Amino acid sequence: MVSGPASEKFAPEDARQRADALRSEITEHNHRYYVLNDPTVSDQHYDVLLRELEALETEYPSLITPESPTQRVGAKLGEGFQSVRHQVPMLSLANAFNDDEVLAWYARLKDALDQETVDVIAEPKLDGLAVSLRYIEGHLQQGATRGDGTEGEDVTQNVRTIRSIPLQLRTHTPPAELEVRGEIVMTRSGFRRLNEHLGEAGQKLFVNPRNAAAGSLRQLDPAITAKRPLQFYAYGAVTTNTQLTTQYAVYQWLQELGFPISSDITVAKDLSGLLSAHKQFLRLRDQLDHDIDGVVYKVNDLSAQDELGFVSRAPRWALAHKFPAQEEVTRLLGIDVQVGRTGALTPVGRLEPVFVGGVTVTNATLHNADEIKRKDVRPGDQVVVRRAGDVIPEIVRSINTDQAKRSDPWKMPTECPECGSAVEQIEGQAAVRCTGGLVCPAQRKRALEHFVSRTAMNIDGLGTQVINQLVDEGLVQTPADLYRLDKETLMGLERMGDKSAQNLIDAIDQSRKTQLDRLLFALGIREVGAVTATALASHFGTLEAIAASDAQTLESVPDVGPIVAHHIVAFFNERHNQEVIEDLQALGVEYAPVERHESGELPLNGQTYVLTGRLESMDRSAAKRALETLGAKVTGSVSAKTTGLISGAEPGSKYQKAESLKVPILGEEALLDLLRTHMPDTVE
Ligand code: 5U1
Repeated sequence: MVSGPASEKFAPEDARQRADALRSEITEHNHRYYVLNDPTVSDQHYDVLLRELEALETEYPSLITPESPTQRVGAKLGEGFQSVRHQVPMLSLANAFNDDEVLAWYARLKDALDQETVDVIAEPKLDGLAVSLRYIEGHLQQGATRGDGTEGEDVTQNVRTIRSIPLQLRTHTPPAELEVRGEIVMTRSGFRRLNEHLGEAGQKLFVNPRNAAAGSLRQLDPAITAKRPLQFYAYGAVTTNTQLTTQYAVYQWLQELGFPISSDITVAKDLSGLLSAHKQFLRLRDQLDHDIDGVVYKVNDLSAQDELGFVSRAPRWALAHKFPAQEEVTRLLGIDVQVGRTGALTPVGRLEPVFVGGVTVTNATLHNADEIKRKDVRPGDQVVVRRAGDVIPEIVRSINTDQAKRSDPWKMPTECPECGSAVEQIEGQAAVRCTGGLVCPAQRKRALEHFVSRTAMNIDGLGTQVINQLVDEGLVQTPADLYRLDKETLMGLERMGDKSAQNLIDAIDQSRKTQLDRLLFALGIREVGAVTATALASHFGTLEAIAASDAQTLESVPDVGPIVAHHIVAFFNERHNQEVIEDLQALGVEYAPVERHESGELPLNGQTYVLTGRLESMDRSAAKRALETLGAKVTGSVSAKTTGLISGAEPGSKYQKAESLKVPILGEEALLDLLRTHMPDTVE
């Protein structure tokens, strides 16, 4: 580890060598972090290296190269962006909005190529903005927006700030010229954080991640772009490389050169393969951290692409199969107020039913009173409803035109609509909370819903209706009361027959044997989500150890900051919560302790897994958490260092990658064996 001012340590020639070594190392870590999604060093270690390089370059400015990782952020642009003429036009894509249109396109391909079947790539259609990156002798020379396809804007200074874009190609034999095309997107989580930030600063918010990505790339100050959570994914190249014969090979080559490409790209062999890829991406859509609005199909064989050519400005060999629209207009019938698990009051818009994003939507969140005021949304208005990545639809804006006919601005109630308790403002937040605590039946119901949910205790058959009845009839006060229920009591509930009651009793009984992270998450401690619960479980191993820890000890766990630590300590200090935990344990709720080696190491420490395809016995996030609880790392892409690829049904391109890198491929049974071995009693 190096510390201290660079000048004290290095003579000029040594400084040059050290700067070169640091640049290579930092560039490699960047690539692992931003492209492979598989970092091998901590953020702190990375910062130490970067600071050392900065210090050396400050001391010896002649050592600075344009590709240095310290040089991503350049000076402000004086005036607007220059126009750039694309050497090869940036094409657009023909669209298909249903399966029949895909069928017709595929039939045309077979006809034109005179083939029985045509291999076609299926990849996600990212909802961002298209850019072209020009590399001369391996160095990034220009970045340009698509513009009208013929002429775009020079955004070189801004694309340089995007860490997943290599400033220099990762090869010793770069092509003389290469133009890489792809999409710049903003992550959904980054978009939410950015809007929160802009909102706090009283600035205008972005409507969606695509607009935010476009707005961020068109900043005159690259330092602002550098702070925005932008990602680049390559989807094409203008190249004279004649060794490439398929689109798939182009992607592999681009990846070797240092560009991220979408994961889960597949090669379909026939029409049904294409349509099932579309279904799979539609299912995946909500789990991704960036918006996709369809699937792009491309003929895999490059000579067949040439043969097919273009019609107007779109290639005949490619097609965008769009997903159902995610924004629609409807009428806001009224605004109801829901009380959440922690008492937060959330205004929810009641809508005239509207089909959006593939489902009929009747309710949409309005977040809080400030948001309603800011958007000036009033009952009776025509509103734009968006159902994007998150499953909860939201009201984006009002498009009311006739001010005179509008209702009065909406106001948040001053009493809890469920229990009549006073409502208080949550410190430092826009939200307000019911002060009723567990006296408030709404809070009790939501806490129980959370407790039984799939990621928590996973009790099937305890839906909202049943919970509402159990609470309203005074049969259940705390989660522990669920374990006191008997079949006869359940059969007394509305629409609960003999069989359903028995199934529910069995499901409750089965949930008695659980995992520590599930139990911890189920308790509903504020700010402790599933990921934090997993981190706490694998760090401490027992509930008692977590309950006995002080804030400082808790903060040594990754993901736990002072606020989370404070909530955990406060939760376990509360007598009522201690009683519920004792009660649960007395009623037979137990978790299998995670095995540890004598050294304190977890059984899968040092191992890295990647998940692909659909698992039958659990969803991928549950598998990820279980592996992480056992100390393994779970990453998004396969590399030579991956311990194993866990592959469910309909795996994506990670499967071929694992095969080519000779990474062991494990089926679902092998995963279950692994979990049974190290977490007995938690897997059936
Ligand atoms: N994923 C992806 N998006 N997209 C957009 N691939 C892709 N290809 C495109 C466009 C405009 O064009 C090529 C087919 C030329």
